[in-house]
Amino acid sequence: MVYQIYPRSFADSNHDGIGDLGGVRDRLGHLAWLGVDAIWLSPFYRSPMADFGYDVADYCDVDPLFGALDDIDGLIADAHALGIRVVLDWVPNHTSEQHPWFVESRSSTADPKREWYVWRDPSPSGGPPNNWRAAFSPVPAWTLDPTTGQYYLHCFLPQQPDLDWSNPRVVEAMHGVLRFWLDRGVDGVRIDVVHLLGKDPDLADDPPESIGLPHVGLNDRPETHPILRDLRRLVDGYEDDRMMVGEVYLLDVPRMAKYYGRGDELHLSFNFPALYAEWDADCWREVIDTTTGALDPIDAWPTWVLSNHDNPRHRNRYGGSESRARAAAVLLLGLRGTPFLYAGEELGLLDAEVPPDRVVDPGGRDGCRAPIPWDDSVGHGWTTDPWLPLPPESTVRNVAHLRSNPASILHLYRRLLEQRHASLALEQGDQTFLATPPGVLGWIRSTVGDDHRVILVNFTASIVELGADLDPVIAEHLVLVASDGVGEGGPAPRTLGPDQAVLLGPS
Ligand code: TEU
Ligand code: CA
Repeated sequence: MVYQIYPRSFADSNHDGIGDLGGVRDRLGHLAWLGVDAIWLSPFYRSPMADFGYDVADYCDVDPLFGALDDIDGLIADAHALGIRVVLDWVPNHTSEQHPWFVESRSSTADPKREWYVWRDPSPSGGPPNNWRAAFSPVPAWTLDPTTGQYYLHCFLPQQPDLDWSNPRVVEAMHGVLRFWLDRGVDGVRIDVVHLLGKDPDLADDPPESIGLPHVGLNDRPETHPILRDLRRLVDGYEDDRMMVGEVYLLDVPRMAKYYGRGDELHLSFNFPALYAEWDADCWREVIDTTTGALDPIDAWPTWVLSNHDNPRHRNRYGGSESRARAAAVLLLGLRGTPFLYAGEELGLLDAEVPPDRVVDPGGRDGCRAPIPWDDSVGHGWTTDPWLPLPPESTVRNVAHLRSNPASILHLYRRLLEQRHASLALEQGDQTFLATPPGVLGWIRSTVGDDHRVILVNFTASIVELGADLDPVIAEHLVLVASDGVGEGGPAPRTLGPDQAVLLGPS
């Protein structure tokens, strides 16, 4: 399981109201207790923070807000000592407008760095070179730079100019960045919007039916695949295990699946259709089947994500009840594939309600980025008013409080992770669906030999009889984990309660 940390919101070691690397380092022991295998750190590089770090001004340094290079070195060492791997967020599609490369690039059309970014003359009618839209707001993905009278491309904010990956010098420089971090001991990278790297050399308009959609959700080009194969060779050139997980933001599983290549591109890719699936058995059955059907059984290992720093938390999306969030934990940790968990999910956090005068993100994503509540003190571990308001229920929904209560959702996550570590079937085994009543999904995870686990999830708000079809499968099975903690250690149930899920194993 990979645990995503948004450093600004995780823990604050120097009391300025902004989380930092020291804060992460202080809490590694807690993450080891929880059973985290790896952490993915959202960007901590030098940045003017127009997109809270996804606008990088120096790929090889830590922003003073988060600490210094020594802190990341120490964090990597401490994490490794606890058996936790460290994955960094690498943002290769765009830099900050304040990156020295872009400062040079925009200075003149003759500058040697000009071709590192995508510059074009205005269209014949005088507007932007094509109809691509930027993310976050319905504005063109092009900004006219008065110095040279040309437009530059930015698929996100104007402060995030896109690099031109068709330029070998860009590739060389970015490979250097990757080596810089791999040489420092990081175990892998999460690659930001990796499907955007290859672009149509003609920069043709997006099709009329997609007018208004940001180009980031549409860009799916053959040019990206050789770029990925080169990156894969670089990463696999390190003898010990290193890993690339790509953010392929295409809302279509078969399209996403191509980014695994033939086992020679991404090691892992995020599966956004699952993140956007509703809490509904048929929706989940469909996304799981589509994923299984689209990914090569040998070359492509699935991933599952319910929440991240860009979207409302799944407890909100699924209607707000804690019982559903608990059942979702069993779902996430029971599926075949690598689960990614967004910090706070294990506390059952809801998004913060952010009053208009505290909104800071241009993409409106503040709610899910609320600070993590750590304890019962007044600021819940944040001694200075944090950069965003704390999430609701922090008085009871904080780490210390939930850790002291074995019946809490935090302990549920811990028990599930313990079970994953104890069973090869659960961690790596095959997955076969079982015949279950409507509204319930059930599947068996198995490896050769006797090792197997059964997962049952009731997506409905009613009690469901499991029925005779399942009897032969779950007879002589015990409840290893129940989402509500009820009946653990006892025989497999005949019914599931509303939004209840169980993990069963042979007795
Ligand atoms: O996100 C890319 C992306 O496509 C999303 O921002 C998407 O547009 C959004 O979720 C819709 O709600 C990545 C990072 O995860 C994000 O934080 C950055 O802002 C973005 O890239 C630019 O680097
Ligand atoms: Ca701080």
